[in-house]
Amino acid sequence: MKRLKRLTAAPLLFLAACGSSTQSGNEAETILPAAHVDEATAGTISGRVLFTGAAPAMPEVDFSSNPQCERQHRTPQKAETVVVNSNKTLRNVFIRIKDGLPRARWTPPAQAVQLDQKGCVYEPHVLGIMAGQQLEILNNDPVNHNIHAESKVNPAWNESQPPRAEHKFKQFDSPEGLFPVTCGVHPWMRSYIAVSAHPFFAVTGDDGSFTLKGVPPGTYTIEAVHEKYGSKEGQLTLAPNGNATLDFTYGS
Ligand SMILES: [Cu+2]
Repeated sequence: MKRLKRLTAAPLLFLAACGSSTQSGNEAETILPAAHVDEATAGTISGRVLFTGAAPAMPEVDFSSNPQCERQHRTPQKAETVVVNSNKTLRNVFIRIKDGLPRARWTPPAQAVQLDQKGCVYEPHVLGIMAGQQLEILNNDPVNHNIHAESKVNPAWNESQPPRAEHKFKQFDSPEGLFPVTCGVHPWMRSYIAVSAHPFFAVTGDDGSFTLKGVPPGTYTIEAVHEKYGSKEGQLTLAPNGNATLDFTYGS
């Protein structure tokens, strides 16, 4: 089954606020029952994020203000604002279940999500994390970075991390849509984080696909969010033990 609903791309400002309509952290802690997924009936939602038309040309990143950053790149590094894969799919799209899950308190995994700084570039460019899950920040560069989480729902923070410093651990307690993470030292550095109330989210990689596993049967609204092209939604119904697919299409 494949259904697709196209919506107008939302302006970037909207991205910072999306997700605020989901359950708040406080509500999750005090009222909602613990989530339980019956593995016997859980299914899988998967799909691809397609890109039509010509991929926009991305500017080369200018590392020249810092030779220690520049010398780590033997080949030109393009900005990652829009990355169209060779199979005409779009990378770095955050996918999540927006509506349809039972109202419940989902426990974040014990394992941290990593955000690396390598060659004065954030890696990955877009990441999803659960509310309350640990974000582990690494600095693999010989230079000082100043990580600025420009969150709006969660308290923003701005902290430096010297070369070879210990890993930094952070967490975001409330669900929040895609927000930028910048560096106060290197203006070209930019990544995005989305904080989810539940574990059903993904970020498209070099094949443009996504898979959400262990999803309880139900009718869902699935949201795709891209830093430049904004938000799109689609609906699907997942049967018990089922596999449901949904593709999104962006274009220049
Ligand atoms: Cu930096």
